[in-house]
Amino acid sequence: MPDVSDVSDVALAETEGQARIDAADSVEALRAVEAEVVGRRSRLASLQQGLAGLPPDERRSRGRQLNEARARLQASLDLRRVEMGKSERRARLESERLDLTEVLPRPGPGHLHLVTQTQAELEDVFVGMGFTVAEGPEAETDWHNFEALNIPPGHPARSMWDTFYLRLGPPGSTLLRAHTSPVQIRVMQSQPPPIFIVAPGRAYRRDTPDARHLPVFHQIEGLVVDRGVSFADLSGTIEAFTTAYFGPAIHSRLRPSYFPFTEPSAEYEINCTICRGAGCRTCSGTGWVELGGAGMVDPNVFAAVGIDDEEWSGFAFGFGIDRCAQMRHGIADMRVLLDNDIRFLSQF
Ligand code: FA5
Repeated sequence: MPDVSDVSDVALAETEGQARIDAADSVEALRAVEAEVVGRRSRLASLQQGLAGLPPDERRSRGRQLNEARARLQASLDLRRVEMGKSERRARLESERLDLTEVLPRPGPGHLHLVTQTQAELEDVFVGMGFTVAEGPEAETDWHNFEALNIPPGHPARSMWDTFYLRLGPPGSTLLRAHTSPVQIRVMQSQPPPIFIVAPGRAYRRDTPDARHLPVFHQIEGLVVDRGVSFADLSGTIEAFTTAYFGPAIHSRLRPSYFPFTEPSAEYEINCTICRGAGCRTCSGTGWVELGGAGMVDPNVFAAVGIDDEEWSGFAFGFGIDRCAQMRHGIADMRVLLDNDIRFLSQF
């Protein structure tokens, strides 16, 4: 049992206690110091227990000394706790501070998607040749998309353009257009010849995506109706377009084909720009890529819109805009056009 009659014991316990309080470097550490300095197992507590054996007068005076020493240490602990709490809070706030005025490096302004750029360029080429730009709806009637184009119900050619039907009107009457050719019909219904239009826009088909196909893609339709229009005008127009858009190094060819709304009909192909004609996955090993279809407007189409085919003749074509972009920029797989990958898009 320590000798509480010795004042220096109390003073020593207080001095030591104060030193430990001063040395504590966190609120957490201070809590441990508090238990050691003024707690039940502290040196002051054991001195307190020693008071019992003292004569009453001395017990009172020593007791007062102990109480005063404990009160000073407790006050010192409380003060340190408040100060430390403040500085710890300040440090936490500083570490969590958000500088809302900070200017982060920005990736720069965006730009139009490659397909949109290509559409604008194709429009420019044809406007430069004297065409105007027309538009039509993407949700089309069966009549505009098929029947007026000489594809009656049950016609086998319908399977070439298998598409998505909408729950709108009588069943099978409304669909997402499978090509831009219905715009030909709308234009011929709305204005008399001569007609020189191109109609770019989206088309939809139940095509499985692959290197050359997307289920949602873009076409640019062309229609010329005038007196004395011939197949030579069609092939001259396609030739002029190929040189203007792809440059003189790319060769094109027309191959006989079949479309119910043109007669005769042709397929328009250019050298594959991925393999330069050698044959690759993109062109299915042929060295040529089909960009579109074309032909002379079929008399049945003129009849559907009330144009006299004795007086007027015309040609039409429909090219894939995504395919044009693909061939112009050497894109091996068309699916990247839908990926929205900034590393691809930022190259154009
Ligand atoms: C047609 O769509 C005809 N309407 C074109 C036409 C117009 C012929 C006027 C005669 C007169 P076709 O199904 O072949 O034809 O498509 C034309 C072009 O659209 C293709 O050569 C190709 O470039 C593009 N195309 C067709 N399907 C897809 C697809 N799923 N994904 C991307 N491009 C496609």
